[in-house]
Amino acid sequence: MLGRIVDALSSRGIVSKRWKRSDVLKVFEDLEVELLSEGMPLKVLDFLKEEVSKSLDGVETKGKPREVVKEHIKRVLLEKMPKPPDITEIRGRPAKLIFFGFNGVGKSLSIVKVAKYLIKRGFLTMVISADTFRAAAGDQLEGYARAAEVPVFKGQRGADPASVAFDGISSAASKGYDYVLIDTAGRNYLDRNLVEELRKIVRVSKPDLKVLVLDGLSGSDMINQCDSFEDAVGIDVLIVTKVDASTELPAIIASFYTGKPVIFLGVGQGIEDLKPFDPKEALDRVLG
Ligand SMILES: Nc1nc2c(ncn2[C@@H]2O[C@H](COP(=O)(O)OP(=O)(O)OP(=O)(O)O)[C@@H](O)[C@H]2O)c(=O)[nH]1
Ligand SMILES: [Mg+2]
Repeated sequence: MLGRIVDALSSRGIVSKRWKRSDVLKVFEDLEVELLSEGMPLKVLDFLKEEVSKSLDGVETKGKPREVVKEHIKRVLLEKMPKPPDITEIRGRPAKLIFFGFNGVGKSLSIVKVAKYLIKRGFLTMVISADTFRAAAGDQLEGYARAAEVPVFKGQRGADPASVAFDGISSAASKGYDYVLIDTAGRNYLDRNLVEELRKIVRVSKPDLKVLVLDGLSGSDMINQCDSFEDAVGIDVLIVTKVDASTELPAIIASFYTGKPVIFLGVGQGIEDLKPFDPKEALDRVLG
């Protein structure tokens, strides 16, 4: 009887509670429906459950159990989400950033947004189109770039993308550019030829920063994309796009899962629709 009263009071946050693993799992039963429906992959959820159970086991807390668990989820997530570096501090002659990712995630638009961001801060910046496979792709990049007044170096259709990247870098270096941003063809990570081609572009261009672009709407496939590109060429930082049509949860998941920082969020189709990512603020917004 007394036990039941204490349980009832502690579940309302009136008296303190010493946590057992089963208590944590009970709160998760409730939360996981929400998290799964917002696109959290099961693999990430299971890992979180385990970590939060461990960190709360035997701990005494006061406050509503759901809020306590949420605070611990935030703490576990934040620990593995590095603070993003300031890309304006990368130096080189020129500094080289390569952008890659799955088909249609928003690489070309993001690259022009980032170029504009750098140009606005006084850096001479050029975009290289190493997507020589589809004529339309180069045209599309050029379209975005022209609208934003960003210079583009474009290879001949069908030319070897690695040599286009090399020529573009040489041209930028001879003209004294501060930054080159290399756009690559969207690739399905199951296509070995395209993965080999990306490896070659990276080998030849020796980037200072390797940027994986992810689509915030791609759901749990996002973590497969992270694994594949990490295996293929290695990832330094992430950009998560289409966040205007989702929450920041996909960016949190991607950063937590890979242990890599998110440098920007894409928040719309305009050139200015680029937002720096703050892990702590994002967690507060998403998890309340
Ligand atoms: N709403 C919204 N749309 C975006 C965002 N970023 C990109 N898009 C749209 O997504 C579509 C694809 O963008 P691209 O930049 O061409 O994508 P990509 O990754 O270069 O595509 P491929 O080169 O074909 O692999 C376009 O219609 C963009 O306008 C974003 O942050 N928000
Ligand atoms: Mg593209």
